[in-house]
Order: sequence, then structure tokens, then C-alpha cells
Amino acid sequence: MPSPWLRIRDEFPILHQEVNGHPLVYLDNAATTQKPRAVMAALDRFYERDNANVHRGLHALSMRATDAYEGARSRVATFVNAEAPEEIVFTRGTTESINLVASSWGGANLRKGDVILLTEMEHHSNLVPWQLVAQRTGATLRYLPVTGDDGLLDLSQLDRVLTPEVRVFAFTHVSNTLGTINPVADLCARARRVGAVTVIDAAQSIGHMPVDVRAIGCDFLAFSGHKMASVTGIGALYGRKALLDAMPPWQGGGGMISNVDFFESRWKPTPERFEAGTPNFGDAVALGAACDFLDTLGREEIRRHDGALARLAYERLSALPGIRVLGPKGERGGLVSFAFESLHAHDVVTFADEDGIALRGGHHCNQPLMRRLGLTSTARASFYVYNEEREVDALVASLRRTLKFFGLQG
Ligand code: 7TS
Repeated sequence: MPSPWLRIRDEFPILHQEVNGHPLVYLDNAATTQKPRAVMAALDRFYERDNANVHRGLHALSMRATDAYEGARSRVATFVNAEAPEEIVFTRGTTESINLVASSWGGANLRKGDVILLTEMEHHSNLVPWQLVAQRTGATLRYLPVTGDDGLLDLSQLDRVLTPEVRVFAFTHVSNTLGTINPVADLCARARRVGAVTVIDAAQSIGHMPVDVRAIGCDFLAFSGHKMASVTGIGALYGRKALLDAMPPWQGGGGMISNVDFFESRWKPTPERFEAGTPNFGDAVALGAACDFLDTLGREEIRRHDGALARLAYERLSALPGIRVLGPKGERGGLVSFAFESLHAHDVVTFADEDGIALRGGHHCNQPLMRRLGLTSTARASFYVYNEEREVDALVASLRRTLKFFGLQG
């Protein structure tokens, strides 16, 4: 059988277009990835044949839709190596998954005197939900620092911050600004020793490398479908069953109750307890198809491919004048952020767009980290399975053109 990598770009129709008179070079994959034909076809097939509301009908289509939805749950469970499908709660994505944990687990378990431990490299979606629950419960926030330009977690500080008052330790697997891959299994083991619950933000790892919740040993793990070749509006929260079982609902409505009276109700078991209202079953099917697509490519291979492009970009960009390239020099996730001393990131991104290159510029929802690094914004190139070395060349050529335009070629 030919390798699925050989014709990978044919799987992504959107790549075959020109932007501003140049072939599109899509390097904004950390924001959202493109979707392969197989995922779009699964969505079409579902809506052309099986669509009906789930968990309520006794008719054929509703049963087929329910099977498709629960099949997707099982597929996602095997994708992250959960013990059971019940450990997968479908959500709108990483942000909603973290809000669910912070609101439901945090609301029920945190009190004054408790500490929520985060790191300085968290995305706003792994900061703000914890700030909200801290305000509600009287718990306080504490941070594990990041080392300077290398952008690693400062593990020499871990014993100082990971004290017995820490009830929950929430951290990202891969930083969306630095590209750092954190030692998540070690961090979970350390947290367990003080009895802290662990929450992993896997938004930037789930589509790029093997993610095995049992090998990692985490309690919760949050991710988004749209960053792993699936569609927007669907994602998941993995939660260890014993923890999910003990958590109260966070939204009320149809589908999550076993019995409702005028003054009180009883909840269904997990995961339905956390899925009030009609769930996003169509997009869940697309998420299951994306799991198949990524496993066909092989997640180790994806890690190697994306990491190699990011390291190449890191090296090539480091040779440009007046540039600061962020994050670790060696092993990194599939992205690289950079800032020029004398150029605003928005100018860099606008000039790249003229050359058909899609980058992201800004604070990447990492404002506290940016301040810590003495920056207000960076430009970022982020890679996925369909990117090629020639696209790193195109990026470097475009940046040279921009530097020349501003008289900064050194
Ligand atoms: N966590 C991390 C580490 C992220 O990179 C993102 C999105 C999120 C959480 C939130 O994911 P969502 O799907 O719920 O929105 N990051 C980015 C980014 O870097 N550029 O655009 C979105």
C-alpha cells in the first residue's frame, strides 16, 4: 500500500489556491488546521444518511445517529488511551473543557487556603477559568516560572511552588507561543505526590504527537477538534472516571437528567451529566474521522515531521538580522515564534500575506507570558502534516524581502 504521506496535499483541497498571486503557504496551523477530504466526507455521509437527534428516538435514523455519536466517543477514547468511553465528555473545545473542570470540579472542591498552580506559559483559556473559580471560592493562584529565551518550565522551582496546599495543577502540554514540549508525565507524578489533581491543556499536542492519558497519568486532559484536522465546534474533555463521577453538573437541561421534578432533579451518570442539551453529534462524527486520519499517518511520524520543520525554521530564522526567536533550541512542537527588534509583528504578517503566506501575529492569547518575556507580540509560523521544507524557504525569502523594504537587511 502506498504511504498516505505521498499524496498528503491532495487530501487538503484548500491548499490548492493562490493568495495575492502566490501559491498559498498556510503556516497558521496552531490557530486552526485545515481539514482533509476524509473528514469532510464523513460529515457529508452523516448528514446525507444518518442525521436525527441522538439518545431520544426509537426510530432507525435516531438509533443510527446515536450509534455514530457513541462510536465517535469510543474512537476518541482509544485515541487518547482512556480506560472507557465514559471518560470522554464532548465539548466545544479546549476552552469549554477547561471551563467545565474549573467550574464543576473547582467549584465543588476548592476553598480559601487552597492553591491553584498554573505555569507562566498558559494560554488565556487555561488562566481565566481558574481566575474565575478563584474569585468564587477564595482559592489563590500561583505560577511555575518559565526560564528566559529558552522558554522551558523552570523545574528547579517546582518543589517551592508545588506544596501540599496545591489542590490542582493545570499546565499546557505544548506552548502555543514558545513551542516548548513540557514533561507532562513527570509533572503529573510530582503533583500526585502532594495529592494535587492534574489538568492538561493538550490543544497544541493532540494533533501533533501521541497523547496517552494513562502513560501521562493525568486526571483531566482538554483538547479541540479544529486543531487536529477536524472541524470547529467540537472537542473533548478526558476525565478519570472516579473524578467525573464525583463532580456536579455544570450546565442544566435536557439529556443530562434521569428524573426532573418541579423543585429538584437527578442527574444521569457521566458523560451525559456534562452534556446538557442536544450535543454536537455531527461534528463528533468528524472528530472520530480525524482520529482515523491521524492514526493512518502515524502520530510518531507526525511528531517527527512537524518538529523537523519547526527546528529547520528555528535555525533558518535565527540567521536573520535583528531577530529574536523564542523557545527551546532542540526538541520542540511544530511551531516557531519570532520578533524583530525594529519591526512590528503585524507588519511582518501583512508583508508575508502579500506573498501568499499565512502567519499569525499578536500576543497569541499569552499576554502574561509576553510581558514576562518583555514583548507585546510576536509573529508565528506553525506547521502541520501538509507543510514542506520549500514553505520554510518561502517564509525566509518573504522575511528577507520585508527586512529589505524597511532597510533592515543588516
Ligand atoms: N490552549 C492552547 C495551548 C491553545 O493554543 C489554544 C488556542 C487554546 C487553548 C484554546 O483552544 P480553543 O479551540 O478552545 O480556542 N490557541 C490559538 C492560537 O495559538 N492561535 O489561535 C488560537
